[in-house]
Amino acid sequence: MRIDVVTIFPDYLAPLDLSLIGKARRDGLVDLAVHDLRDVTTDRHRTVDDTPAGGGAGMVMRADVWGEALDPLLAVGGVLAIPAPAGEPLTQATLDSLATGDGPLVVACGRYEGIDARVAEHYRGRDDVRVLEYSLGDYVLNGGEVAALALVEGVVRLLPGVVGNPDSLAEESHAGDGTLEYPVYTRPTEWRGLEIPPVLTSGDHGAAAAWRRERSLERTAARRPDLLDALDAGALTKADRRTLARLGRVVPDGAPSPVPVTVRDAGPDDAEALAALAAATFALACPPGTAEEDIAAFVAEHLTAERMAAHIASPTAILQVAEVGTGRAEDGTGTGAGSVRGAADGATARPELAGYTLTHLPGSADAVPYADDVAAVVIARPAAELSKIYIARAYLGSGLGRLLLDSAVAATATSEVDGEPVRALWLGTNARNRRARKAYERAGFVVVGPRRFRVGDQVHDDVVMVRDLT
Ligand code: JEB
Repeated sequence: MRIDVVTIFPDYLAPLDLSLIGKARRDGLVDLAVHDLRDVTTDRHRTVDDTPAGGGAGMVMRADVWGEALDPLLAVGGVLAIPAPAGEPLTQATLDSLATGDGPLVVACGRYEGIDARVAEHYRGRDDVRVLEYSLGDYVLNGGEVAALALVEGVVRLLPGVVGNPDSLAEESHAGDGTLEYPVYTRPTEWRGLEIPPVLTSGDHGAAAAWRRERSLERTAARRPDLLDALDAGALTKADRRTLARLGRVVPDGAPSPVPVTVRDAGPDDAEALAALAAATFALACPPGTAEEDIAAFVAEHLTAERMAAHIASPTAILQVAEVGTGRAEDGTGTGAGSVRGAADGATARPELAGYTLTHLPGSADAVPYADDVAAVVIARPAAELSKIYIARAYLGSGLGRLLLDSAVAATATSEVDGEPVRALWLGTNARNRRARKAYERAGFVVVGPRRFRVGDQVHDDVVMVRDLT
């Protein structure tokens, strides 16, 4: 591959003689030349700049000088890459395309206030030249040389034979699936009191891979949440989805990518939407074979906006909702939850309630759970009841259930009754619903006993599960 760099500071590009790139040049894998822009000038002062048209600070590099320098280098066509603070962000995808393209890569390093805009415009008009105005990031440098070094290094290491082990190319951040790389460690196993995470030295390669994947997703959520928006939902495993839910993202059924979700306490404005959600999802929670009219009657009586409003207003109820589409609080690119309600611009997508939990606190610290069979096995006081966990159909299996469950546990654990911290959270769940039981177990609930009760002529065979909050 042929690469030409044009600059008024050729010495700035000296590092291209070093290390991997220097070796690639000596091995003939890349034919790289650095040119002094001033060599094409003809005046006594070797002038390359002039004052900006229309006024303003600083100087601008002359188009005619750049034309003289670039024409011979692009005589056979190629790519003209121009570093610029206003360029498009340089990505691995761009580097990949440059490394596989043919024709020379010519990098034009500006200084001062940049290069007369007609240079890019002129070469864009040629059908044998691709012009790439790129930026390294949202900060200001003094010229294009550092960006040229970055581009050349990023491209050359992709050329066949330059990087010894091609596996190391595939494993990196930005090369793989769009997540950031996990943290890496090597000996000594203990350094200044810091240990290598034991899972990495355990010899369990499956566990190590799972740990790394979790760290990748965590880092991406913390540092580059924008990358999560572009993740391919189809490539996410169940474990990935669980991790993402903990990080405030869920993948709705059929969605291309994860979407942000926030769990918050319900307010009076949520009553209507909650009743609608409860009605829509109630049937999913019924044992198979439950009669339609029984479901309809239950919905009409219990799952009304009035009932929801009463729960929301009740000091002994904790009603939490999962809201999807409200943007992320942490990265500032979304619409913060606070700005959604009553947003004046009207352009904000309406948030959607994707699920809720309803927890009942006891009326007093020593209150006994209302059912004898529960009271017999739930010993701790005060004990709260996780009464409802509803997930909209599109979010079943999305990881939202765990997020809501953890959130209900956390809210209950920080609640007090008669000045005493709540010590247990209990729930009843169908004994034959193994999936639900497993999900509760993963959230720290343990089965403490059976529970049988009749509703009409239906016998409910439940188990009581408890989450210790102490
Ligand atoms: C690239 C450059 C200058 C306004 C202010 C300063 C040529 N990420 C990046 N930041 N800055 C640059 C860059 C890239 N790529 C960059 C080329 C030039 C800065 N300057 C200085 C120009 N306009 C001149």
